[in-house]
Amino acid sequence: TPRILSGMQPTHDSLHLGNYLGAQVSWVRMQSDFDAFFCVVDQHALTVGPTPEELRRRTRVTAAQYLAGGIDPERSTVFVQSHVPEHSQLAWVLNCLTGYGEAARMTQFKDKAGKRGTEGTNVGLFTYPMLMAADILLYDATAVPVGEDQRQHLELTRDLAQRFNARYGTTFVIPEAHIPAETAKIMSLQEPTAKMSKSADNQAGNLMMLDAPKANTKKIKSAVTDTDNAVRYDPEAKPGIANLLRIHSALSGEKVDALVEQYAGENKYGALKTDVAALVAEVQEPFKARVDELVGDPAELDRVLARGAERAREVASATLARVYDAVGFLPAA
Ligand code: AQP
Repeated sequence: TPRILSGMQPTHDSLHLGNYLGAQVSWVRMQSDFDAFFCVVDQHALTVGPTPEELRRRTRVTAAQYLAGGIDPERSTVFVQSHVPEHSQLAWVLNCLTGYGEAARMTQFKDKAGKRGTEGTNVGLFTYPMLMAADILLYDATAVPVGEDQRQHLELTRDLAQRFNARYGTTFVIPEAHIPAETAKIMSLQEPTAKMSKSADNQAGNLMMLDAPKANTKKIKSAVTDTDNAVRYDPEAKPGIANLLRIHSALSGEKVDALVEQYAGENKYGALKTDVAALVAEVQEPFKARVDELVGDPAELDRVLARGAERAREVASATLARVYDAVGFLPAA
């Protein structure tokens, strides 16, 4: 069976609707056709400087959200990145294969370093894409289900895999990004030209999966739209309405065209928002209840993660052995 790998950073307690629709929904869909690996990438999250308590809590609650969102640990491997030391071991090798300028061109790094300044930016943030490449390449993943914002990092991963194979002989599978067209980019409700993002300054634009449904309803009611008054799908001219239509469509399963007909006529923005709020609440309530259950008694979760780490290490250690041999590291024994 072909493999997939994906992950999320435990940088916050709650996932947002963009993480859920952009990534998790396709994870759930793909787990029946692929040998799937889903990782909580805690080493990536260390780049934002959490306290130890925060990191521990967020790692568990993020894993809980994988399961609550429909990842079946009997079928898929769910694990924590730091439990599998091969990730950082391979990352070092990939660092040595990456050009400084090449890494400096990553737009996510430029955005973040732009906000924090060079002194406030740690080197972990700079080498992040090479660690992400290691996450993927260790598992011979053929596909990586992510949102649009990860496309450039995926391209780098492919480049590094090809470069390694050309220099040292075929070692890695070249992965493809799997980006679901409709939900590739869920936008902020307050700034619908920017993606919904955990680290956004304006949290009113984010729908958090673990917030009270009431709080999300309020945010949806205050979502920025436009003064045109007619529901049409025009992401350029009407980004706020387009975003609400895409969210509706992703959650209800109805086509955007059909929705535009359904909300034809004047003054239908309110009705659209009410329906989106109901759809969000509908997925959120059972999701949140299941997370509370899993986190309340973490024994089950910890068992899943221990089992996941064991299975992940089996695959990762075999790949790393191939890599170490290929580059010429002397065997220890
Ligand atoms: N707005 C989004 N629309 C669709 N997909 C999205 N993803 C993130 N935002 C959107 C996808 O979610 C997965 C997990 O992402 P991550 O944990 O690596 O975090 P991120 O991409 O850094 O997401 P955030 O929320 O924007 O976090 P910050 O603000 O901390 O950078 C990925 O598959 C991503 O594509």
